[in-house]
Amino acid sequence: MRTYLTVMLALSSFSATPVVAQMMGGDMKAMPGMAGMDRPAPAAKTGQGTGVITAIDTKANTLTIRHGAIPSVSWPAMTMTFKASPPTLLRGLSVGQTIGFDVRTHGMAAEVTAVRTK
Ligand SMILES: [Cu+2]
Repeated sequence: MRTYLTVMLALSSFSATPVVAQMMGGDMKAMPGMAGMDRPAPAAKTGQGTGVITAIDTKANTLTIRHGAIPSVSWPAMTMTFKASPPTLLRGLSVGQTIGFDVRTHGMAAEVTAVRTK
């Protein structure tokens, strides 16, 4: 893998630097199956949850939610940190607030894709 990346970087440094930057910052696990690159990973699941915001990190673009069970993604109630996608979802939210939210999971990663305030 290291050799492959090195060769790729060498070949790309002349004309395709933005592409390399995008790939290096992206999800490497998505590389083996390049089909459907504009879609979430094939194993992605979505669900809706309700919870209380316990932390917000506007630099990391994450929020932590103490949420109830979300059966559609097989989650029990727990407190966990999500990536906000897009980061603008964090605008106007505050710790202690009760929210409804949409979640998308792929593998171990999970992101909140919509927030509804109450
Ligand atoms: Cu959770």
